[in-house]
Amino acid sequence: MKTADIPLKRIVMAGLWLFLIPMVNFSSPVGANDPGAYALAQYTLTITKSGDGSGLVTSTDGGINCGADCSQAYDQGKVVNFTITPDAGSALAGVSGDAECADIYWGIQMFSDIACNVEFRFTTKNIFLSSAAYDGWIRESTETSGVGGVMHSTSNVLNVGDTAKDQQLLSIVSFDTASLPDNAVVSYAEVALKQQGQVGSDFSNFIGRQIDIVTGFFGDSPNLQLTDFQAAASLGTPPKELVVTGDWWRFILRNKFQPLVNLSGLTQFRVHYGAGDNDNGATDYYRFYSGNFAGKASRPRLVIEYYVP
Ligand SMILES: [Ca+2]
Ligand SMILES: [Ca+2]
Ligand SMILES: [Ca+2]
Repeated sequence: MKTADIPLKRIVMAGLWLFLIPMVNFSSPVGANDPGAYALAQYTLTITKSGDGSGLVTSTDGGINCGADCSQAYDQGKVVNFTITPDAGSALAGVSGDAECADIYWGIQMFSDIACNVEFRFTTKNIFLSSAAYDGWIRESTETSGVGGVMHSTSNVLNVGDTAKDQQLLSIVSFDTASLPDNAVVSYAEVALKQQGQVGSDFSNFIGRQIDIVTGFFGDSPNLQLTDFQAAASLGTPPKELVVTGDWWRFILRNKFQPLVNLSGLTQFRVHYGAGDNDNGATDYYRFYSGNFAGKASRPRLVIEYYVP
């Protein structure tokens, strides 16, 4: 197109020449036989499911609800986010398929057709009770020592909190998880303690209830030892959720914990507050039933769900 074809208006402002070019309509009408002329390419995302378990795979945009609706076409470049929800008694065992499927947990971006398989497995549930011989509570030697000073391994209760001298009180629970299959994949783990009572009432400055796991046992013996107070854990104060259900404190152990459950021996936990004491010069602690308590239904328990690959 020659310049002369377009009539130009010229405005001269302070020596500057501005040419106003009439609007040219580039978006000519789209014919009925040309509906996709300006649409992005589309690609299909397909989900399949496998395994003896069951569950739901949904995209947050609603395009996939699998369920029954397991594929959807998306514009090129679209990021598709998913929620994967195993049914009760099932676990998510893995995702396979195209390389992009590894992104299913944080969003798959569409630059080609993509097919992913989500495997669900039925799980077996086991409940272990804390071993009376190995559980108990330990009192810190002094307010700031960070080491055990006194311990009780045969008490009916486990203490968690502090003393009037601001010494920390913490407890060890011990589970014999050797009966789990050697190739079990733990998909859910929960440690639950039943509250027996409490002393004091100020639990405001303890910085949260925490739990440490050790594959095997704390210290150099499965027995309760003063050094178990400070002995190394396999994973310390890790991500977890505490759910209080009636008198029960239930520590729901997240994914990083689950491979640390011992498939061939003891699994021990240390229950404590995030802060060594709440520094109020008063006794504040919760009592929980121990493995020594006569009523099994009130003893500390470890709930495990697992599948065998
Ligand atoms: Ca004990
Ligand atoms: Ca020990
Ligand atoms: Ca206190």
